[in-house]
Amino acid sequence: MSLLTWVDFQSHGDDRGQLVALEEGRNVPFAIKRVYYIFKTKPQVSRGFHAHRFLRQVAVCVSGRCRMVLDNGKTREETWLDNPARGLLIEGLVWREMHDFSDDCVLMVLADALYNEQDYIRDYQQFSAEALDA
Ligand code: T46
Repeated sequence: MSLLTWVDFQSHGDDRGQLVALEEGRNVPFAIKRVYYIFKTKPQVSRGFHAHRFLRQVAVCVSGRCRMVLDNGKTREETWLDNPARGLLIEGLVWREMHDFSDDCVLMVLADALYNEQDYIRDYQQFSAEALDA
């Protein structure tokens, strides 16, 4: 089964341009507790390199693009995030990395919990061991 689960958003286009609405329980499959966004990423910089134990997130590139790598300890898959009308659902024990940010990239992430450093696994060996046990 693929690690890549997409959530498609309706884009309300008219002669002025496009508008996407994100609504919890409608097109976002959880209660939204936190929104953060990553922007002005410096050239050659990659981010992430961690997993979460419980967090559910939807990542949407609202401008530009970046490459997302997901790894569940057995399979590694990657995709470009480059569509403001499409989110990537990231849940379960999954290692994530973000690479190749365009200059104009704004990566917005909706999360189902407040920021909690205790939920992070930032060591790949530890992640791998927990993923094998899961
Ligand atoms: C994820 C990927 C996609 C906060 O204070 N509050 C927050 O909500 C977040 C997300 C971060 N921070 C602080 C913690 C660090 O001092 O901001 C700093 C940078 O965070 P981090 O190094 O974790 O950023 P990324 O880009 O490596 O990872 C982030 C999220 O942390 C993570 O949950 O899934 O984006």
